Amino acid sequence: MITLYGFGRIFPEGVGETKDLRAQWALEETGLPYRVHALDHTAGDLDSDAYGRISPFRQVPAIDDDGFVLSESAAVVLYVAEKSGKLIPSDIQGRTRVVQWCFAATSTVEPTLTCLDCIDIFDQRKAAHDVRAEVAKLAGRWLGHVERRLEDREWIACTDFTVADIMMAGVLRTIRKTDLMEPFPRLKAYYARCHARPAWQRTLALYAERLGVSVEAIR
Ligand SMILES: N[C@@H](CCC(=O)N[C@@H](CS)C(=O)NCC(=O)O)C(=O)O
Repeated sequence: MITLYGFGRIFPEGVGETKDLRAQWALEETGLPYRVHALDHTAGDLDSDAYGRISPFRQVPAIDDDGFVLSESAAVVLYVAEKSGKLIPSDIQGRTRVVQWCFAATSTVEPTLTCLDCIDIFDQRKAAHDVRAEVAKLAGRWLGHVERRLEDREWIACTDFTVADIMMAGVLRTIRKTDLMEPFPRLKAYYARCHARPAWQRTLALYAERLGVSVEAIR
């Protein structure tokens, strides 16, 4: 049976806003049997090493389906859909269309809305330029967890290189000109490993040619 890790207690401003709602919604829609493991955020339940083994970024939601442990709300709802055979078409193009819009929600729309939310939250208390420091702190938190994920593995998702590495390396490339990766040696090595792949080198060269710039200018 699926165990959903959701909030039992959280700081008052978070009540009603949390992403365990998405996971539970999918479970309710499909009728899959599940139980909720309620976490007390105020007591530090998410900070434990045990929870870190369930959720790489120590966040909610996560699920445990008889030993298959999964986090990230989009991945959880996709799993629930695939497992139940509901809320997702059965053909590859239909399924991929659903994946497209899950990515659209979490990688295109959500970061901007979250950024606005951050500014609204922090700006009530701090000058606007301090908001960057708060967001950088948050970035450091995620990067620290990616560093931890890379403790005993070469690639981010599986034993072999997958599209997840292309996604993660692509995201990390955004900060290659900052010092945000400095405190994280495994992350830096991983970044270098991904970008040392011949296919990436070919890609960068073809891109440079297409755009009429030198490879060095965009490396
Ligand atoms: N990308 C993640 C984000 C999860 C997330 O933001 N979880 C929040 C609650 S909505 C959380 O666990 N916050 C507690 C914390 O970060 O300490 C997802 O979509 O599942």
